Amino acid sequence: MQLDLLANGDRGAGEVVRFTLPDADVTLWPGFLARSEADRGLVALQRELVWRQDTIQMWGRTYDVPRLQQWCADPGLCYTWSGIRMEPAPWHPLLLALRGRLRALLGIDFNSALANLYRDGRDTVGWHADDEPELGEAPIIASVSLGATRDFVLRHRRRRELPVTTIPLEHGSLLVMRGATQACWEHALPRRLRVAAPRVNLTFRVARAEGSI
Ligand SMILES: O=C(O)CCC(=O)C(=O)O
Ligand SMILES: [Mn+2]
Repeated sequence: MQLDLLANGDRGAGEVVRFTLPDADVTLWPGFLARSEADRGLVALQRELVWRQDTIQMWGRTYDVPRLQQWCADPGLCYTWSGIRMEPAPWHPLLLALRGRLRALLGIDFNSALANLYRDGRDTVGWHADDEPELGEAPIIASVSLGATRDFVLRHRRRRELPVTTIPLEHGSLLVMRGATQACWEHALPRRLRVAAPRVNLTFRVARAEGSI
């Protein structure tokens, strides 16, 4: 994994780490949120989002998705994932505030966010790309992490000789993926059995209404 530190110094809000991966554009702001903001956000979102336990069907059996989820979005923007269709929940005030911060930082007006609650290190998300048609070509995904540090792993879809890249996503960090990242790479959040604490992840997206795909 090669890192190109654009700004050095203490873990300030301005520190940016750009990952030099072929066919990808991945940037990390480790201190996007101040510690106190991240602490408050973790508690509030765990308590106040209406977390869904979704299920998936595989080989004729029903399994719980290994995490809790919620889809917050502007009215009318649904999200379909592995056959699960999510109607939008209203924006939580904290998600709205983050949406404003992201607009100021990145110049993008995100209209939706998928929230994941990993109750402990047994909860995971498997290999996938955020390449649903409603996200359009070359989507930009802004991922805010709160709570336990978990490893986020990336692998190239075709060039399997390239090593898997591991990015530990810390409390209060922001990871932004854009350009060809979703077309050329997959990502996952593997099990980490020694992690006992919960983690909330918010992936902000720009989704198009179903009729406009
Ligand atoms: O929890 C994470 O960091 C990743 C979540 C993710 O990939 C997703 O929700 O699509
Ligand atoms: Mn994803």
